[in-house]
Amino acid sequence: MRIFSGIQPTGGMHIGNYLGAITQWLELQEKHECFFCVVDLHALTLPQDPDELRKATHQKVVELLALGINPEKCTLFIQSQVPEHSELAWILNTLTPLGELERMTQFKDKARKQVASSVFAGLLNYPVLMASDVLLYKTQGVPVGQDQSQHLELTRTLAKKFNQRFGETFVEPKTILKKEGAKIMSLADPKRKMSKSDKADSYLGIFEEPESLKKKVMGAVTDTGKEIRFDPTKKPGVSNLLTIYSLFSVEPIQKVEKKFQKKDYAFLKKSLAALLIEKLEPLRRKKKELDTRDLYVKEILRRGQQHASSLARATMEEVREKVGLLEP
Ligand code: AQP
Repeated sequence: MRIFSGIQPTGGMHIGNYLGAITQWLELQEKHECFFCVVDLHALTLPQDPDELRKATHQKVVELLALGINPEKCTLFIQSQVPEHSELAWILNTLTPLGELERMTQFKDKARKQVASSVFAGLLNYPVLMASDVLLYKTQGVPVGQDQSQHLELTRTLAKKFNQRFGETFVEPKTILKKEGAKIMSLADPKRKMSKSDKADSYLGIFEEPESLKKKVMGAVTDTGKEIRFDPTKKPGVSNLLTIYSLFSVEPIQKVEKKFQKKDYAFLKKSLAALLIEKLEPLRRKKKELDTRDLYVKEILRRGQQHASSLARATMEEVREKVGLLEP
């Protein structure tokens, strides 16, 4: 299968990104042809400081390498370094009904967090750029967290529409979701997904200092009652902590539930904090080491860009011809 997936450069990587998406990338790179991308153009849909954005983009690549993304097994690159992403997005924009974009949950959520005068067309068009990221490589599978499912439905709709109008061109990609971990919830409000644009106490960074991890886990919102039970509807806070524990300890949720059955919330939190600190320490160390290897990272990105560009160019030649544009 050909696989594509992306991550935004801004904000540190949190355990939601890791458990929902990156752990899938790690598995898929072993067996499939994978394209992994830092989607800096997506970050521009919200106001960014130019220097900070450049640094964050480089940092995100370092983070992915520290987590085990292996450039010998996949193509790792930066979205804006392959300009065909934007070109295809424009063409797909001309096929996308405005209403489809306005009903996107993520647009509504993100627009709500901004003052009205800072909600720009780019934020509305975000899913079209995402569709172009995926379709450009004739991708068959896209590993993501659950929050991206709606965007991928639109991607399939646009592929179908283009194919019907201009002839068979794009593959309709399937969404690859984890059974557990597709939606890690916020520590501050376990009814909402963990998100890097929320307050810092609501998410756990993968590369965060042990003390800070511990403080955040101990402060996580739990539920009324004392019982430790996996019940996401009635006990969303505790269930979220059990899910995180189960995924990091690689033990089934039932086993974890049993382990904490007769314990109290404080014990669960202390155990989870200790587990996270133990599991994340080697990743923090690896990242520190990679932080000093700028040239190595740049070389990976150069190779990634070259390979991704060769495929992207071929698709765009086909698209330009089909929609009636003159050759450049
Ligand atoms: N809470 C989550 N649980 C599981 N998966 C998640 N993902 C994000 N949050 C969770 C998945 O992580 C991948 C990369 O996400 P992204 O950085 O491109 O942007 P996002 O989905 O918008 O993530 P955030 O952290 O919530 O950012 P903001 O605050 O900017 O909205 C994706 O596959 C995503 O599904």
